[in-house]
Amino acid sequence: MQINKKRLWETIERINQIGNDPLYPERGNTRLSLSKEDLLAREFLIELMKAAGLSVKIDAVGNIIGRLEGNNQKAPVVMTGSHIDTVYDGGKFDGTLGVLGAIEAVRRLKELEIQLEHPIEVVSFTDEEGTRFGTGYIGSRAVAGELKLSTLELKDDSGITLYEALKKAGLEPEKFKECKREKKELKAFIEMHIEQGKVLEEKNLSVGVVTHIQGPVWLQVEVIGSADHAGATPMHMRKDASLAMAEMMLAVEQIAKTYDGVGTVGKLHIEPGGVNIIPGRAKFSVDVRHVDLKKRTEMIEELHLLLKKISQKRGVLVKIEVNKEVDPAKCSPALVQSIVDTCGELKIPTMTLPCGAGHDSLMMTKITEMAMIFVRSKGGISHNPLEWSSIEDCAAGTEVLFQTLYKLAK
Ligand code: HGY
Ligand code: MN
Ligand code: MN
Ligand code: MN
Repeated sequence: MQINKKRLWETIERINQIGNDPLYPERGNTRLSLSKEDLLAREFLIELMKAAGLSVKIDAVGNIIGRLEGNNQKAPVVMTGSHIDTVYDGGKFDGTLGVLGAIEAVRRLKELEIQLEHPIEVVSFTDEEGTRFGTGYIGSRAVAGELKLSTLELKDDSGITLYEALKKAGLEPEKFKECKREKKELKAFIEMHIEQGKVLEEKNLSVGVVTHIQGPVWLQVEVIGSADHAGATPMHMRKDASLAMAEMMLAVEQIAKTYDGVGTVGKLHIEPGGVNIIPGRAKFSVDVRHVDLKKRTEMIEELHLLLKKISQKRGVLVKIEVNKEVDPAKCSPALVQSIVDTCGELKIPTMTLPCGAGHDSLMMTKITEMAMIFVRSKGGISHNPLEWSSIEDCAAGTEVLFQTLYKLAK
């Protein structure tokens, strides 16, 4: 094994201590983008990249980019990386393994003084999850030239805009267009990530190679009824926003099952929020995904119709906003085959498989050849403090990444 398994594991343990209360080790990570925890973890990452001998650059929206020069500085860049921001009460490996594993792989290429033609860049993308500002892939959108000015105006639950949070972190969001990388500048993007599913575990494999990635659609639904007295208002006279929301939530589930896709309502909000007030307003998020783009479009269309029908039946208004709509992506077949071959050479049994979660790779595929290396997740659990991957599996994935980067950059 070329990579330093012990050092890799130490960096994973270290980043997972940052911003967490040692009194509650069972709690997950809540490292929302540009939060104090995220800024502390960013500092750790910058130091780690420097210790690995990479030159470090931070772009206008906070993407942290560590670069290892090749013999030909003009050769297209081999890029790898992922994210370190998390969901609420999230896991220890989602995103972080892809960044820390990439740093370890590139550090070993440098330590072994392996001659490379192409430069390699390790990137930690800003705000992949979208937990704080409701959309996600911010850093990778900027690199792919897909970030819109309006996205910077999205607010978190306390009313702070993404723009303000970036400024407060000392960044220059007004220059977000400068983050874009041209196709000709890049050779490939490889993302290592935990599977967050159960397939590798069922097949008893440490490593998988992704064939294609599902694309998410996120809606923000607002229901406007009328607040009224909980005791004095007969049931037939109510415009109860929360009961309308409840019926709409079940509609999400029904459509997901009908189309054999997935539909999730993860965030709810009711106003005014008193025990004895009939809710006048309700807001909820919808996350819809399907491996087939046409079916996903049909799901969204049918959902719009159903929500309208429920709102009319209940005498409330409904407003539906699309916060995120990302096309599914096919990984580069040539890169997939090369990674499968590498696993064979390393005698690491593997398989190809689709990916249900969304990743920065969905953005990077717009400007370069893309592929993903999966590492087994215990019980397939993720977005949960119990998320776990073993040191052996993390090392196996990182070894495959090491060889893949070497083959691409030599
Ligand atoms: O939402 C996702 O699939 C990923 O965790 N960002
Ligand atoms: Mn995630
Ligand atoms: Mn992730
Ligand atoms: Mn070459």
